[in-house]
Amino acid sequence: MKKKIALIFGVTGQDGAYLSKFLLKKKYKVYGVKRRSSIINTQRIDDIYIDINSKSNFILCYGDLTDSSSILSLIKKIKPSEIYNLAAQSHVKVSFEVPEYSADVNGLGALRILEAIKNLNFEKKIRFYQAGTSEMFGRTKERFQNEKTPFYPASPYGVSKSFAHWITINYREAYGIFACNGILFNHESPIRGETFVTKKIIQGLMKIKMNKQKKLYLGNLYAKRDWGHAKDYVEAMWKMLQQKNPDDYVIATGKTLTIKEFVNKAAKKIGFKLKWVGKGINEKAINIENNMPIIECHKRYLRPVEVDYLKGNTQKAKKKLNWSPKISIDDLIDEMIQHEL
Ligand code: NAP
Ligand code: G4F
Repeated sequence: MKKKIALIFGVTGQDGAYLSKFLLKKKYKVYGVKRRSSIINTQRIDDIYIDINSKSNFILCYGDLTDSSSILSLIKKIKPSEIYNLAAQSHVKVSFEVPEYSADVNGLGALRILEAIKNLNFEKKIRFYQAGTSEMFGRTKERFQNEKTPFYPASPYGVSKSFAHWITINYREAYGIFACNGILFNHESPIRGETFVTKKIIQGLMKIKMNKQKKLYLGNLYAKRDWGHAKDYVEAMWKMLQQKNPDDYVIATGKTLTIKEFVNKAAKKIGFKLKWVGKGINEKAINIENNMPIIECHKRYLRPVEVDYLKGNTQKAKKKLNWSPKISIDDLIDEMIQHEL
């Protein structure tokens, strides 16, 4: 059987690393697209990169989602059977500070890939995965969000991803491209970016425990998130592209916690006894052992508008993809703590 070839945009990110490893195990040849950076940033994939002369099934190439010519020439040269678009300016808070750039990469970036597939007449040859997000549901009032829940994005990030979602559907319907949207809820891992809240909390608490840091500053403690493990979620991406027909799927755990509940779980596992005092921006957590405040809130970490509540309904993915999350939030936190150690 002909070897399957995957092209991953965003290979240096959390999901790019997990997906590359998953596909290599499935015997794919994987091409990963990284963008130029002033310092080497391939730490997450260094363990699978061999060297330029070896007959490796993992190959890195340069490209950028803001550069149509690089996208077109990569797809033309590699002729992948599957493309995974995981590249994004993926930080919600940062998207308020660089809104135009976020829209360019996240929104137009997806369009640039779809246009390249169409212009190369590869509509029937390539299957396309678009990394959508629960941030598209944004300020919805629905208590469980599924594929039919209307979008109400609440950040330039969420709006840009909504464009990418609809343009993916548009190219599927207009040109018959096998294109799928994954609507993925928050997923974390030991290699999560350090400015996302789960990693920030665990890294911060571990440093405090080891006397390497005094305090951890957070923003809104009361937003609720449905957190899963990235390893489970990349399998769902792949499953979407193996179906008979292209479709869109919500991927989540169906459970939700506040940031404060996450802090309490992690703190207990690390061996802290916390007492919460104060309200709003003055709320803080005191370490009962020495009566010192170790967590405080800071307005720098608040967003102009917040997504208060996310909880996904994955009935469709369960039924059609036979997918369910395997790793619990407790196991996820344990693994993240072990990694910091
Ligand atoms: P991540 O760790 O931030 O990785 C993003 C990747 O995109 C990195 O490889 C980054 O490269 C690359 N990138 C950024 N701008 C680019 C550009 N202009 N051209 C080419 N590549 C670019 O994100 P992640 O957590 O792995 O998430 C993967 C995708 O899923 C993203 O699209 C994200 O928006 C989406 N998503 C994530 C979650 C989640 O909870 N993790 C949930 C739903 C959807 P550098 O390493 O050079 O920065
Ligand atoms: O960890 P976060 O930054 O993730 P957020 O905003 O939910 O976005 C992540 O998940 C999305 C899927 O729903 C992805 F599409 C997106 O790419 C990204 O991976 O923040 C989670 C919550 C927010 O409510 C935020 O306000 O934590 C709250 N929070 C409180 N203190 C904080 C902090 N977030 C960050 N990053 N840093 C804080 O100090």
